[in-house]
Amino acid sequence: MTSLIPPGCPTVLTEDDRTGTSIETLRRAFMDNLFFIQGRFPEVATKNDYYLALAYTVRDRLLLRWLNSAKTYRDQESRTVCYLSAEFLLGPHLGNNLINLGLYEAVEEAMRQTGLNLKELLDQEEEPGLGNGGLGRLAACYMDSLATLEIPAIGYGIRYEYGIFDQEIRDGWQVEITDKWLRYGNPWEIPRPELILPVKFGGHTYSYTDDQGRYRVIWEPHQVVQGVAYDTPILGYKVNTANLLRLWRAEAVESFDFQAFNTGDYYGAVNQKIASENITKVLYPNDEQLQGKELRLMQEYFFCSCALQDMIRLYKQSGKQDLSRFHEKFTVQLNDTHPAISVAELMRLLVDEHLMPWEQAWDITRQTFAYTNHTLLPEALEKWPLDLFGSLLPRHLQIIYEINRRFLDEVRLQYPGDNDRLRRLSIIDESGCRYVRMAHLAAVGSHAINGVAVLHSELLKQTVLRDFYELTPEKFSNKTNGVTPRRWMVLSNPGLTRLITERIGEDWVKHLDQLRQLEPLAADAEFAAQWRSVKHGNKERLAQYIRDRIGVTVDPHSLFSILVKRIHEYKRQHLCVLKVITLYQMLRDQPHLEMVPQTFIFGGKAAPGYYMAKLIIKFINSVADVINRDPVVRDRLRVVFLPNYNVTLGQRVYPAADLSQQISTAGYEASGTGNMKFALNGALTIGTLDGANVEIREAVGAENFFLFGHTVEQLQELRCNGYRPWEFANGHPMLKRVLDLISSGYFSHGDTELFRPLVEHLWQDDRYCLLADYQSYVDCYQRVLQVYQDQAQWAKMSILNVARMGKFSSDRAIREYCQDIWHVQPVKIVLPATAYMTS
Ligand code: T68
Repeated sequence: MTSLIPPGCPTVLTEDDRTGTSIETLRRAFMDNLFFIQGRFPEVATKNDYYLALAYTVRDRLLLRWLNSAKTYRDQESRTVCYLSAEFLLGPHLGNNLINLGLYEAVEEAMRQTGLNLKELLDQEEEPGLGNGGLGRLAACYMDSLATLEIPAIGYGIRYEYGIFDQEIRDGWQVEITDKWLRYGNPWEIPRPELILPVKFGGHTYSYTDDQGRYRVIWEPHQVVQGVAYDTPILGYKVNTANLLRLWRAEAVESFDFQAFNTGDYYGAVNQKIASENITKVLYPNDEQLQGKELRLMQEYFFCSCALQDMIRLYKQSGKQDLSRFHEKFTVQLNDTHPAISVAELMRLLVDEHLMPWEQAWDITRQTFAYTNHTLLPEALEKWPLDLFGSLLPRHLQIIYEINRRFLDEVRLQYPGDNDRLRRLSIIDESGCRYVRMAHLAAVGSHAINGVAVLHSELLKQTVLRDFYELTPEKFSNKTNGVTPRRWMVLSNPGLTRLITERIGEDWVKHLDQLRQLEPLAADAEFAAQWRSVKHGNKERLAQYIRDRIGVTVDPHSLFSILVKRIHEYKRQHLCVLKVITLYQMLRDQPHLEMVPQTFIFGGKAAPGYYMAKLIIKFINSVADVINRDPVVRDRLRVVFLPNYNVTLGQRVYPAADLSQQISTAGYEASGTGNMKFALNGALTIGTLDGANVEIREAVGAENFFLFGHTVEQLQELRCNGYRPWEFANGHPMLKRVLDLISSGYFSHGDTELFRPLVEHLWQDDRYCLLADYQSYVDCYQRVLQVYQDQAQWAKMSILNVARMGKFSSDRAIREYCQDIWHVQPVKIVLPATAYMTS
């Protein structure tokens, strides 16, 4: 290819308006975009016009890196990680891209010179909420780390038109509002209308023997839709690598429309179009019964098929026709079982469409895939009723039967006569109604299987995948989750970032272990004072936000005790509320009791169909209402529920926390990642021995962590002996008073019915053992309050927490995946001397 630079142009365009990074070129480029893209003079431009003009200015500076990354990977035929995930919870791009480009300060100044405030423009961005919570956010952190570590990678997912719903609180209840995030356009994506791939659904199959004697199966679908690619660059931190996030949108296949139109069935054609576009219309909430939701299975298959077809297309671009080395070019990570159908789809593509022998195709498939499990909750394990599956994906069902037949034959050889084991291992659940078990498909079709924290990986081997572990122990490993320090420290906590960097330099942003250099400073009174002042500033800003948004005044000098995450019974937000009511009772009993002033801050969304979770939100708000109004406790206790908790709000909340509440029932939270974000921002943790809490405690030191609650083993014993929650309630006067107070209607304007389901459930069943852990939680909290009174001691523990949290960087996690599972190496991206030169 020839250079795109016209003859006579200077060869080095370092200060070009499209790529330059001086304050002056940034300012010029910004004004240029305001005029030529937004079509506005500054006098009439809205904040959104300014935001978009700035977003395009920044995007231009990504493109050079992005195109050169793609070109380098193509030229060098680099082995590439494909991260398949139904969710990517990215959060706003602008701030993050400015940090990763190293342009934050320059752009802040350029905006200032233009009379604008960068922070206000950052607030304009609608966050792309293409995920529910931890799993989707993990995918986003991993994309950041892959790019930062210069690993060739593509993220494949779904471009939902509506992401996770916006939450409003009305009369204390959650109300869901459609998330129209694309309303004002999305400057970060580049549509690829020419990159479209067909995806088939329904219909039937037939087989025949071709003239070369090969057995062939043809799938005649009932419906075909097309996937259109939308590309977003994901830039690494201060490197030239910009990887690709490719999200697929479903469209009607045009020829289908015409067919219907020609036969006069105009509305039929339009319906077809609507049905096709529905596939990527909306993100499904987790914790919702998905089993019967055909559209969900369509979503999963749709994006997996697009992704695999795209990989084959890229593979063939290098001139190779024969797919025998596909697994050398690509390694594919399945983010939970949502993309597990890929195993059957790759088999179909290789065997049916590329005429590869089954054995060879199976070999390639297994070497291609690896599977990460994110949950042990039995009700969350994906399984599809056989008839639904077969009517939507008839060919895949046949392929799964064949995979299963061969797999069970192997098992039979190893365990002759063990029919129970065969039944347990089978990909098809035949215990009642018949189902396809997606975790089994993923496990059989992968060469590596991992959990997301040490405890979780161990439990995985003992419980849901026990038989698989016995069969192939070598496939199993642990990869403890991590979070990116770029978004979760540098961007969200500039004060702390500055303070740390002043003392230990800036390397820690890429090598988080270096935070350990802060350890000696834990004993430095001056440093501790600065540390506390940064935290106080963050708390003041959150207090201001709370005042502006929900009209509640909170004291930034009070202890900020925060519990933000999706609302779920196993996460036990209501255990914290029991504690809050306990404190309230104590203050009511002794109005002059000296107590550390405390602010409890909650936030999180409940799945729209999860009744108990929604009732917990109402419960929190009702308790908040009563307590915040009561003059007796006024200066000592406040309760706040922050509506619409999302990535953007997380960025405000983590830096402002004194205490991080990680109080799930031991054995239920696979890892948690909020726990890491809090601790990295200097919060101390009160938590159970669950998920990654175990490793956080180990890292920061038991003396710097507030531990409470039963362990997994103790809970097992408790249950074995028959757990009787009412005995705990009756045996503990304060707990009983708290439960009775709720039942009396004290927090529900006298309504004794409202919270009955909650309280009765605790008395009678208490699946998540709140009552068993109550005493230990309350006692532990007393220790928290004692330490908090000694501010020097608290600051010291906070500094030591941060200094020892290096392990929880997503860079560490990604390095482990690269070494143990993906076997990929970094690839350096070199930018050409001339800005647009392509060869
Ligand atoms: C979370 N899982 C785990 N699932 O709960 C959390 N589920 O412990 C862990 O830290 C995190 O994954 C990352 O490993 C989820 O967030 C979902 O969001 C989800 C979505 C759809 C269907 C089922």
